[in-house]
Amino acid sequence: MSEQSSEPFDSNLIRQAGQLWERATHSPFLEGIRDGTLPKEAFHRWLIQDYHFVKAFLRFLGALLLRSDRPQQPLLVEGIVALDHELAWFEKQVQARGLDLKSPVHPFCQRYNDFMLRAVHEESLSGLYAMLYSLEACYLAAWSSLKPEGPYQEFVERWSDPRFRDYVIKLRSLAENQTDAPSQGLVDQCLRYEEDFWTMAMSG
Ligand code: MP5
Repeated sequence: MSEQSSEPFDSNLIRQAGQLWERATHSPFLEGIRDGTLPKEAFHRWLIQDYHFVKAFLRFLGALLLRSDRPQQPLLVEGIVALDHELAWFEKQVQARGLDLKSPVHPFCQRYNDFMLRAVHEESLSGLYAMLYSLEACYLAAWSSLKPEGPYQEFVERWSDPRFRDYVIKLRSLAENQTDAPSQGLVDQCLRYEEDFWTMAMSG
């Protein structure tokens, strides 16, 4: 672990997660984007459910801001503003494909959302910062492994952007400055839900 490192994944939280990290960041869904074989329905399913996820995630960040001390607030505010813009972007993407923003929340997505929204009131701040870091790091790792080309180029670019990478590096410092033992359990649970999310997108 190195606080000075500019490598977003250089963290004991990720190293100790082992195979859980691998499974959260590699999936047939991502392979389907890579080789151009992803069924359109799978992408649509992921898009709608990720929209529902990000709506819950914004509430998570809002509650985390409420609980956090002043030194941690600027980074969380940055995240909240980015999520607000991201939701508007998701709404545009969903509508452009003729999909319904009110489509029901899938049970896998609901479980993840419920977990986050329960945790934000019940868990220690250090555990919550670790969760925040790990779930953002997952998306950076998953999407930036793809080439920015093809029908999903805009999606690859969003989560490979250098500004997003910088944000994840700052979240890593936030998480590592406060790590305690229970944080790993929360990170591991997030990673399981991340794996389930890809599975849900592929198989419905
Ligand atoms: C993220 C996401 C990253 N959009 N969806 C899941 C299931 N996990 C992580 O969050 P953000 O706000 O899109 O960077």
